Formats: sequence, C-alpha cells, structure tokens
Amino acid sequence: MKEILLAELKRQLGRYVSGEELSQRLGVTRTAVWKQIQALREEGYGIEALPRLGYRLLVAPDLLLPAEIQGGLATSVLGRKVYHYRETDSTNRLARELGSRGEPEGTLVVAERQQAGRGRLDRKWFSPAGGIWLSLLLRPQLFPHQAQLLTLVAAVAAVEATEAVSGLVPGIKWPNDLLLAGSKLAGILTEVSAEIDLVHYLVLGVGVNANIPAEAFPAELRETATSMLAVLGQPVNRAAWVRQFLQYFEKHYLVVGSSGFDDLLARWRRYSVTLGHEVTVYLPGRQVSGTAIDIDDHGALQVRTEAGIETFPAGEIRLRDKGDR
Ligand code: BT5
Repeated sequence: MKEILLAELKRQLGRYVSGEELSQRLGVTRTAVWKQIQALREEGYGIEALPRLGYRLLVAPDLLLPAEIQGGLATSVLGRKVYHYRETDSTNRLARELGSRGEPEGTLVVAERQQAGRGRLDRKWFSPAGGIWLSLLLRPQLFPHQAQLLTLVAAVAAVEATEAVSGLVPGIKWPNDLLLAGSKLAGILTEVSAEIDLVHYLVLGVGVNANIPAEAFPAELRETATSMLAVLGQPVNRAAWVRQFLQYFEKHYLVVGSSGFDDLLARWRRYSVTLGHEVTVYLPGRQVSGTAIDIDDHGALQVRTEAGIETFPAGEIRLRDKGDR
C-alpha cells in the first residue's frame, strides 16, 4: 500500500492530493493514509501536509530504497525482493547468508555504504555514500565452471545501465572491471556456493562509483579510480541505474538460460577493451605476456604468447599498451 501511495504522490508530483482522494483510491481509511505518509517521511520523503489541501510530495530522498528501485521496474524475477541498508559490512556477505537460508532467486541487497566492502582475493573495496553497492542472489542451472559467465552477463548489463542513465559507455576489462578512460568505474565480485557439479546459489556483487566526487577517493585510488560524477560533473539517478541493471541483466539471463551464451559473448566482445591488446596476465608464481585474442565459451581469456595460445579461466591482467595501472 505504501508503494501505491508513493506512486500516486509521484504521479501528482508537486501538487496537493487530498486525504479523501487518496483514501478512496487506495480503499483504506484516511487514518491509514496518514500512517503510511508518516512511514514515508521516516524513510526520508519530504511530504507536506496541509489541513484543507492534503498531501504534497516535495522531494524523494536520494537513497536506494526499495520503493525507488521497484517503482516502474519491469522484471519478473530480479529485484522483486529488496533488502536496503543505510550501512552494512558487505552486501555480498549478506546475500550469501540469504542464499544459505533459502531466499529466492533474484533477491537484491543494496547498501548506501559498506564498512567492509570486498573485492576479489579479499581485497578492500572503498564503498562510501554516493556509490551503488549491490548484490544479487541467483540460483542458476549451471555447472560451477560456468559461473564466470555470469560475471560477463553482469559486466554487459552494467555497461548498458550506465549508458542508459548517463550516456557514458564504459569499456569492460577482463574479467570484472568497468573502465572509463582507463580508470576503474566499477568492479564485480562473483561468489559461488557449489558442489563439484551443482551450483547451490551464486552471489553477484557489483560496486559502481556513481556519485562519488573525485576528491573523495583515498590517495591510493585517486590515480586509478573514477566515478560518473567525476566524469559528468553532475550526479546520476542511482535508483534508476539499479533498475536498468536489473532489467538488462534479467533480459540477458533469460536468453542465456534458453539459448546459451553466444549473443551475450558477442555483446561482451563489443564492449571489451581487452581483446586485441597487449596484456600481461598475473598468475600465482608467474606472469605471462602476449596479445589477448578472444574469450572462449566459458569466459576464459585466450592470449597469444610466443609459446602459442594459452587460456586463462581466471586472473588478473594489465593492459600494457594503454598505460594501464
Ligand atoms: C573488484 O575486485 O573489482 C570487485 C569489487 C566488488 C565490490 C562489490 S560492492 C557490492 C558487493 N559487496 C562487496 O563486499 N563487494 C561487492 P578486484 O578486481 O579485486 O579489485 C579490487 C581493487 O580495486 C582494490 O584492491 C583497489 O585497488 C581497487 N578499488 C577499491 N575500491 C575501489 C573503488 N571504489 N573504485 C575503484 N577501484 C577500487
């Protein structure tokens, strides 16, 4: 009911809507309307209430509230259930917990801030207010070795969502980074709970530097990280980004489930800033240099080296010809 009330106030944004009209539309008492208005105010919505005129929505909070994400969300599975936190340790950790408790596929965890945001190999992920920190719980019918492919789905959907809300088109650096002009805009962390031949659940964590001012990055990231705000000079609508991401992701996820990964891999190749470039691949104990020529059907990177073509299922790369850091 709160969602419908909010939708009605948004539809008539800036205008007064009487308590009587709202109670009729929602089929509840005026007292019930008042209670929901109070609840929305507590979430941060600026709603004016005047005795004879009624209610007027002045400002929606710039938060990733479920109602902001779900209003107009055109998905059937993803994001139908949203857990929102003003602050948490890590949305991936929370989503893993939800996964082990049997929460349904598509459950979304979002946070305004993370105190212990994580990258791969337990690296720290800087997660202040203004970014988009989300984790999606999935229960795909895939073999564990195919899980990497969902990182590619997330990367493609994240590029498309970024373009939809900002007009910026980031490049994808294999396997999990989004870059704008060579600097890191977003990272993806995929974690799988699986047995040898069965995925129980998978958590896809995406961190996007949306509205983070350039000067807010700590010294060690200032040279390598960027944000949409830093590039555009103005903030983007973060809830709209999440909505677009869920929609694009679901679209690709359904196609992948019914017809395989060909279409997705073609899109990924189009956005890639890795293929065709000189790379160094860092592996435990050794590093290999060569030309990145393609990704295979499992999302592994193929590199032409002096010794021939080598395939890397996972790893860390540096783009040598781009002055990559
Ligand atoms: C990643 O790891 O790029 C995956 C990041 C995933 C973060 C999301 S946020 C929501 C969800 N919950 C979590 O706890 N995590 C996920 P990796 O490729 O390992 O890159 C990590 C490296 O990126 C760090 O060692 C830093 O050098 C750099 N870094 C840290 N924070 C950054 C930021 N906000 N923007 C750009 N680079 C950053």
